Amino acid sequence: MTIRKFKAATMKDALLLVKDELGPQAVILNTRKTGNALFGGERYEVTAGLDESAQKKAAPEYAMTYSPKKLKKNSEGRYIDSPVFGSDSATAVMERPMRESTVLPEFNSPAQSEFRSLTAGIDAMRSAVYSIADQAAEKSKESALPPALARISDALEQNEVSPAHVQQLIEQIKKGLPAESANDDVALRRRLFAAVESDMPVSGHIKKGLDRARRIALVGPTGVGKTTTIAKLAAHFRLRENLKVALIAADNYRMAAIEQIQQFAGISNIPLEIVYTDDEMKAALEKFSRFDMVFIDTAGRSQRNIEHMNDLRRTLLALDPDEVHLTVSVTTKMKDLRVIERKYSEIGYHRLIVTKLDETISYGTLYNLVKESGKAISYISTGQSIPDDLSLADSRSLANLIAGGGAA
Ligand SMILES: Nc1nc2c(ncn2[C@@H]2O[C@H](COP(=O)(O)OP(=O)(O)O)[C@@H](O)[C@H]2O)c(=O)[nH]1
Ligand SMILES: [Mg+2]
Repeated sequence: MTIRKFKAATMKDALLLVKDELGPQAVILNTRKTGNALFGGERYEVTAGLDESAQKKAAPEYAMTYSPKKLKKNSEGRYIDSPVFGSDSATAVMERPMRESTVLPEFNSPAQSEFRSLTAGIDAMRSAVYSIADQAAEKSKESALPPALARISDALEQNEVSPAHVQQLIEQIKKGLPAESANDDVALRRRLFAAVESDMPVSGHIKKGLDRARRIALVGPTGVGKTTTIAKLAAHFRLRENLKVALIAADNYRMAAIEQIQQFAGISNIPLEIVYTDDEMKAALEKFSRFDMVFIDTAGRSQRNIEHMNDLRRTLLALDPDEVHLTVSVTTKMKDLRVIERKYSEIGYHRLIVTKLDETISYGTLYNLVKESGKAISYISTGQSIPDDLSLADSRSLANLIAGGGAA
């Protein structure tokens, strides 16, 4: 890693120097004000690094796979720990700020390797249980479903709903089904649609804060569309709902990422603070405390890197967010999504934002993710246009993607 210091009269000029010398992949390690307003003026110092070997680093030695914890159902055939929020209870959950206790303590280095091998062991075990559940589902499927149900089952699997979930849905549809409807495609589709719809909780729009600016953080892996989604949300609430909206960009940003959000803030005339330390975060929050909402863009974090996750944990502790939205792309493999979901649920998040729906033709992943995480979806992103390609999630449209137009 090459580490260098850059000084200039303004923060912007110092950042430009970083970009010129180290390029867009540079990581900002520290910033500070130096000099004195009376003697020669204030100066800004930016410490930046460039990790030339980052691309070549081997993947961690441990394989992390994860299986859902929610295969248990109650006597009515519903998942026990997968709450379905009605709009009222969703609001209640939305209004509850995230407590510190939902942010778990850090895993410090002496325990890290032990923790890692323990996690790997548990993950491998869960993965085995999950694939056994899928295999069992496959097997029992062979025990001859009526043709109409078999068609539904095939369609769901084509849409990449996990076999175990497909089986649960089929059982749910069959329950109490009048004998004469067993091969009635329309009736079965309608039942399927209703079952999927009630399995897809949504949270409704973000609401403005009452006694202080509502703090909304987006977290998630790199490249899923966090910054783009924040821009869409900020633009929506600022321009369409005329609310007072501000942006905070947190953590060690790559130059390219700083420029991206700075450009957006400039064009849309939405105030932005770039923060590197807890104190800067506090100052920015104070500055924006009388706004309606403040969106916090966090650096993309690899869920496989414990240090990255601990950085994020620290950022969230300093931030004390009201809501954390885990942002994931629907194009990510289900296996990886399970790992991502679990890693972020260790830190604590409230909502799911799912992006890149325009880049896939199968949406079963949405169902699997919601069912297994028990979290409600807040927004859906369907492209790169700001702010148009963002929709408020609604259960009916989601069910439509997953189960097709059965609601006719
Ligand atoms: N096709 C498509 N591209 C998207 C979507 N959301 C974001 N992107 C693009 O994905 C890339 C990464 O987005 P960015 O917001 O920088 O991701 P971040 O690293 O999570 O902040 C950019 O090129 C975005 O324009 C989406 O819903 N669909
Ligand atoms: Mg970003």
